[in-house]
Amino acid sequence: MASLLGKVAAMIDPIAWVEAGQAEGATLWTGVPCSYLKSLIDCVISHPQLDYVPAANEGDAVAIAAGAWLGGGLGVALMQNSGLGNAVNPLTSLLEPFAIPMLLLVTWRGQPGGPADEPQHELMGQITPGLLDLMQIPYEILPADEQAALDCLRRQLRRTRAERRCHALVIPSGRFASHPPTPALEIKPLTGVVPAPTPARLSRSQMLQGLLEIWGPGDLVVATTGYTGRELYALNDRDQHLYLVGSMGCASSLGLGLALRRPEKRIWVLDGDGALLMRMGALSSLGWVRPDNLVHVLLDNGVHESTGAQSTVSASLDFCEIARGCGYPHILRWSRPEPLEIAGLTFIHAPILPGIAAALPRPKQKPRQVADRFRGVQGL
Ligand SMILES: Cc1ncc(C[n+]2csc(CCOP(=O)(O)OP(=O)(O)O)c2C)c(N)n1
Repeated sequence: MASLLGKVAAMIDPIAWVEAGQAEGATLWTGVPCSYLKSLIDCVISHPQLDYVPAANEGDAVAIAAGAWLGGGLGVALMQNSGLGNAVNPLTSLLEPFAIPMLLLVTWRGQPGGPADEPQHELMGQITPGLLDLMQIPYEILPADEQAALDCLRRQLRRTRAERRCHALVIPSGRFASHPPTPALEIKPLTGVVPAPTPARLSRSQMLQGLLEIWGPGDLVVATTGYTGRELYALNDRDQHLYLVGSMGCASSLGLGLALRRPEKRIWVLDGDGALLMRMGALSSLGWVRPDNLVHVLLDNGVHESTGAQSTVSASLDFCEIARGCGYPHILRWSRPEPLEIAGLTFIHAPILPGIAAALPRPKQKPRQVADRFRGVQGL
């Protein structure tokens, strides 16, 4: 039975399959590999019209694909089912409230009744469909027959877009025919120069006020969850602001997907030290892709202000060195906002004083409305 399954499974041509996805608008593919997807990933990487963004974590891949949709595209986030656990937070607290569509490709290691697998996949193999059900993510199991698999992909991409909710394909062993392996990803030299540390002089509110003066009318701003988004909202609520709620640490990945989709726009990501630390691996994807139009501003108050000002370990490390080491070509430190000619991917470490204005309002609009406005201001 297993060999029979293997034979049938080898019949999906990955090129035809990804091109069927491309015809439905899925042009940004991102994820963390699984051996079941080897030929598919090789095919996407070598495809001249598709973008593949190597993510460090499946949750980051979800945020990157979400950013692509917020910029008018459609993303595919691919992962081993082990990685579903890494993605639960953005799946539930980013895609759901903002009603963001995307297709998840989730392999099915440890499939009950499937090929013998390693012990670490056994439990996840048993609960993969149940976990998707629990997260209210509709899914289909990818059929082995090529035509049926093409139809299934098209159907799920149309549904995710029409319903504005994430859909998934669960992919059993051996579905895709082989594809020539791609060469290793390009090695990009580190060119960033780290400036000397600068002390915190301003509050976040003052820093945001200065940024509001710097931002042009066409600039898009993604604010991390918690007080940063709320403080920005309190100062000035504009359609080009996206206030994240939840998905802590995902702002920069979302900004990456957005920047790739909207190369003509300047994208500003406002991050917090706690949030950046939570998903520090995301910097590796930004630093490798190096979108020319993204500025990643870290408002570093040294604490998790939003949850009661518990210290982070930010004072014991150097975010600029980390950004440089991840490949950011431009690195600045700001005591106060300064006019900026953006010459490529830029990291700005902005140490700020902890503390907030007395009571911060929450955006009156629901996250879905915030997403609608954010797309609307781009003419989408
Ligand atoms: C996955 C996850 N864990 C914990 C929280 C609770 N939480 C919300 S905001 C926040 C602190 C964020 O810290 P930082 O990024 O430094 O921003 P600040 O609060 O200082 O503005 C925490 C821990 C959350 N929203 N999501």
